[in-house]
Amino acid sequence: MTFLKSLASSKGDIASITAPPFILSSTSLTEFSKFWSEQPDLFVAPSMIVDPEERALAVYRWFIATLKGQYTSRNEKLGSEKKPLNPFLGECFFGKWVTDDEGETILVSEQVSHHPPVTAYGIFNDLYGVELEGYNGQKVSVSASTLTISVRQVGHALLRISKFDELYYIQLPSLHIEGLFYGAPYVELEGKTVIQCSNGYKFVTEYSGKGYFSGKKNTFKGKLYGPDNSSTSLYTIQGQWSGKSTIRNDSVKKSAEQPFYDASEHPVVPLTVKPIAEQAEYESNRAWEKVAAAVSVMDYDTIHVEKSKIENAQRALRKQEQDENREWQRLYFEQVDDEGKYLQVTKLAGVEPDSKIWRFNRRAFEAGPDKL
Ligand code: HC3
Repeated sequence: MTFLKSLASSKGDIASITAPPFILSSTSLTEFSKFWSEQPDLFVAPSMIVDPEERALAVYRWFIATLKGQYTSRNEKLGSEKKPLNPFLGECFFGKWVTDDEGETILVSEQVSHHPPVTAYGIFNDLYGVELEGYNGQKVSVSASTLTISVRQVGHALLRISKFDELYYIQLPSLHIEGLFYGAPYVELEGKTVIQCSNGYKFVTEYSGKGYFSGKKNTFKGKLYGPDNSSTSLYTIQGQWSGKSTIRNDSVKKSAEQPFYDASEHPVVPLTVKPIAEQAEYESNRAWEKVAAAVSVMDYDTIHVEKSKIENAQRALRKQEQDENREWQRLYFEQVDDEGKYLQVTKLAGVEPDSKIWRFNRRAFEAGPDKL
C-alpha cells in the first residue's frame, strides 16, 4: 500500500520512486538484451529464404517470437513483474547460444548511458550472416488516478541479413504495467510499431490487451505491405504474441487462416554465460552477485548496503571524470550521427531518425579479452 501511495503521489518518474525490496528483481536490464535471440533458429531463418516476401514473413515470425521472452518471461518464473536492477554505466553482459544447426550466436550488451539509462547490444551469427544491433531506454510515466505505469521505449533494433544486403528497422513497442492494484503486476503492450525493410516491405503492428481485438491478453494484429507503397496489405497476422497466431493472405478472397507461430511449441535455448568467478568486475552477474543473493533471500539490509556500495563507487568515478575533464569510454559501442542505410529505412518507414545512434563496434569486441 505504501508503494502504491508513493506511485500515486509521484511526479511521474520511476527513477524517483524507491520500489520496496520485495518488488526488486535480481536481474539487471543489460541482461534483457538476450530476449532478442533465445530461439537462434528463428533468428537465422530469414537468411535461408530467397523470396523477399517469404523472408520478410520469417523476420516477422522471429520478431513475434521474441515478445514472449521480452515481456512475460519474468512473470512465469517469478509470478509477477519486478523492478529490474538499474545498470551502472559501463556494465556489460556477454553470452552465447551454441546449437547444432546454427552454431554460435553471440550477445554483447553494454550500459552506454546512465542518465538517461540506455542499454546497447549487438547479437551476431556469422555462420548465417545475421546481425542485430540496437539500443533502448525507457521514458516512464505514472498516472496517479489509475495507478498505471506507462513506458515509452526509446531506441530501435536493426537487423542485417548480409546475404541479401538487407536492413530491417524495428521500432520498440510502448507498454504499461497492469495488475498493480492486485499486487501481481504484468506487462501489456500497446500502440503501433513499424518494421521496415530496406527493400520496401513493411509491417505495421497494433498491440492490445484484453478486450480490444479478441478479449484475450497480449494480442496483436500485424499487416505486411509491399514495396509498391500500396495501402492494401498483402498478409494479416494476428493472435496472441505470448501464444498462438495465424496468417491470412489478404490478396485471396476468403483466404483461410493458417498457423503462423505457436509460442508453446517453440522452446527457448538457454544462453551460456561464463561462470561468475571468471567474469570481470563490470560484468552484470559478477557486479550484482551480492545484491542478487540478498534479493533471493529478501535480506533487505544487505540489498541496501550492497546497492549503495555500487552507487557510491559510480558517483566517485563520475566525480573523478569531471575533475579530469574526460568522459567515460564505452567499450563496445560508439555513437554515430550519420548512418546512410539507417536514414534510408527510417525515411521509408516515415519515422523521424534519432540524431545520433549507438552502433556496435564489433572490431573492439574482437580485439578485447575473450568474454565468452
Ligand atoms: C518497464 C520495465 C523496465 C524496462 C523493461 C524493458 C522495456 C527493457 C527492454 C527490454 O527489451 C524489454 C523490457 C521488458 C520489461 C520492461 C520492464 C517491466 C517493468 C519495468 C519497470 C521499470 C518496473 C516497474 C516496477 C513494478 C511495479 C512492476 O515492480
